[in-house]
Amino acid sequence: MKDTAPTTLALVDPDEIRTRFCAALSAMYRAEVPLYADLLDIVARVNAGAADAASTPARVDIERHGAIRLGTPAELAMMGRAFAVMGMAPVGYYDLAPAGVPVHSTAFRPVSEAALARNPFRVFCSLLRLDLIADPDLRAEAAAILATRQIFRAEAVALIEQHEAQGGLSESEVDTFVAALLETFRWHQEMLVDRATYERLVASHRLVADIVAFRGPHINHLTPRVLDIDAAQAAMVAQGLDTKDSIEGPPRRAVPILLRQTSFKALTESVRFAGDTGAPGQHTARFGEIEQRGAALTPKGRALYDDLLARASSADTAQPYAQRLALAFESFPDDLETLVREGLIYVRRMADGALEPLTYEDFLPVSAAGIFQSNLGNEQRETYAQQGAQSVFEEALGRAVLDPFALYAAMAEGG
Ligand code: OOG
Ligand code: NI
Repeated sequence: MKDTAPTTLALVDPDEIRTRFCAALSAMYRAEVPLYADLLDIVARVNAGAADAASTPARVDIERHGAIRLGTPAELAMMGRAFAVMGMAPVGYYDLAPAGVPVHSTAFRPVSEAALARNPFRVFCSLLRLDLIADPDLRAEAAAILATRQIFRAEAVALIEQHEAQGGLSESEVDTFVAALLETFRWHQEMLVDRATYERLVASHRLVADIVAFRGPHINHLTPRVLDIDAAQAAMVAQGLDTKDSIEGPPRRAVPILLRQTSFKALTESVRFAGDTGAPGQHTARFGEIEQRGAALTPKGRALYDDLLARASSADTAQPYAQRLALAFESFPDDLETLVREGLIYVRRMADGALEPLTYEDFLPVSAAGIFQSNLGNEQRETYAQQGAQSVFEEALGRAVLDPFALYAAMAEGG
């Protein structure tokens, strides 16, 4: 009887698939954007020199987040299924309209403590909001262009379906899946549109052009985690990288919270417009970013954070921003005991009874809108009157997004 049983192949752990995909993406991005290799060198140097090597999480060396921007609900739905193969679920809803960017987004990431420890690879994934394109002709044209493109390889889609049917992928299927899905994230120099259409898209919004004019959602940055962002920023400046002036997020603290990020300005890359045999054109979107991660805040802690950030932005603008920020954040407790006692951060209890802050695994794109803006040029600062539309996003995705606070709360209790 045994002989007639169908052969079942061993299925590869989704954490392993995610790790292989992240490594493949990093290698591809390194080849596409040489400055990324410079960033990785700086980050490796800073992390190796970090004072507290003993408490450095093992995952830091491979830790990355990427970002992509999609054009249609169907693309988002398939992308969600692709990330599910790698054990990544949509967490949080981000409305970027208040930052003047016509997209809404989620972050695909692992959610369990074990999966996060193995490889916390996350992808900030945005969906274009065509409804925010004011000109109805351009809106219709953008929709028609997007309807013609297929951003997924047929093998990738077949293996996503295979994963859903059999509950996983075998070794050889994983190799094919990783290689095929990688193509979706690749840079394409050949544009889908001609120069005139590209220019109309840019006039609507640079980000609209970055999505609609291309054959696929090229990875637009891939961010390593650094343990001391001030040291890394200084090294970037010393190395002559075209770095943003200030670090986004909270000021430097004894107990780091949330996320601090900095980036170098977007690259100018050459592109070929459809039907154009003349000189190549230029597109500016992709950039380099690094980040330092701190403690996850409770809803109470986050409300205080948002409040203090708003206070820093609206305070006397004759003062440098860094100074206003430092002043405002004097009201945010900066020792573990008070943070815990006041219920501002999530912590886990260690075997010896000590408390350890849970790392913030998510994003802050609106409060750190500068990151999103850094690749748009500073001229486009208009915001949109329309509200975010989480239900519209979830309908496109085909499922609800998870609540990040609920995930942290569960991890804090389980720890
Ligand atoms: C994503 C911006 C969000 C971050 O680190 O906050 C992000 C984008 O530019 O598409 O990556
Ligand atoms: Ni980022």
